[in-house]
Amino acid sequence: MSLPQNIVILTGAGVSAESGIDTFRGGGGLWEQHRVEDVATPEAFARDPDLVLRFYDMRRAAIQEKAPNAAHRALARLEREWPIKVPDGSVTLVTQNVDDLHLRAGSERLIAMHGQHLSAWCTACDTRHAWTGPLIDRPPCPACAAPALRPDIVWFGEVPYRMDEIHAAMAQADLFVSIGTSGAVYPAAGFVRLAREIGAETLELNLERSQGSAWFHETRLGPATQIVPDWVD
Ligand code: BJW
Repeated sequence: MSLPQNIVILTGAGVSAESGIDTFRGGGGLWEQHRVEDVATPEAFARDPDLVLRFYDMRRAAIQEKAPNAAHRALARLEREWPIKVPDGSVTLVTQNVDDLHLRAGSERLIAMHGQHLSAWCTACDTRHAWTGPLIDRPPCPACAAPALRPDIVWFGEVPYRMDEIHAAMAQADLFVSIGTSGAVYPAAGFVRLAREIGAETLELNLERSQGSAWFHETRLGPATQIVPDWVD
């Protein structure tokens, strides 16, 4: 295959697993400690906000103790060193992860489609604020002072962020790479089919095959800290 110009990379929890952040569906993953429907829906938040805020406060504190790994660093390096620059070509990183490890590794063309732990959203005035502390005590919104901040995370039933930008990047892609995601959650799970429809090459990098594995031209199996730098280099 000739050198692609536009690469879209989708990452999931597997890319941060070796930084010590639990995946969602693996053994010991978050869903086993907390049922998703108890924490990750707007209905759960309406029913038991304290449970949901405690859960996210715990995770927001935990990710600040973690560091990017060799996979995050390799993806940032790929973007930095990619020889074809916008508008002629680009590397776009779309992450489902809500940690900030891609950002801390240096990725800039980054779309966090499921939101971010280190951000709070005021449902009273619809503003977003960098946030590292707890939300359980209902701190006032820095913009309007209402005690209406919630985690800036896309819950089930909510629309993921920046879908227009993702679709625009996908429409230009000649290579789509999926890394460390189970392919269980839509719309991200459908990106490989979009990529196939427009004729892009597709590559999966994962510890084990994802639910959508059959859609990829090629799958390489192994831990992200090995197979991602191997692919980038
Ligand atoms: C390694 C590794 C190592 C491990 N190295 N790899 C029925 C059918 C189809 C769709 C639906 C349906 N019913 C409802 C829906 C829609 C719903 C959905 O998809 N539900 C499914 C359960 C079926 N989706 C939504 O509601 C979304 N919104 C939506 O669709 O809006 C409509 C709309 C869309 C677009 C335009 C207009 C309208 C919203 C989804 C929000 C997802 N949010 C979450 C949780 C946030 C809460 C929190 O963070 O606490 O985001 S869900 C959770 O799953 C999280 C993740 O980002 C997401 C994906 O998980 P991921 O990253 O794949 O992790 P795992 O654990 O599943 O997999 C880990 C992988 O890593 C595995 O493959 C391992 O092999 C691998 N791995 N170690 C390499 N060392």
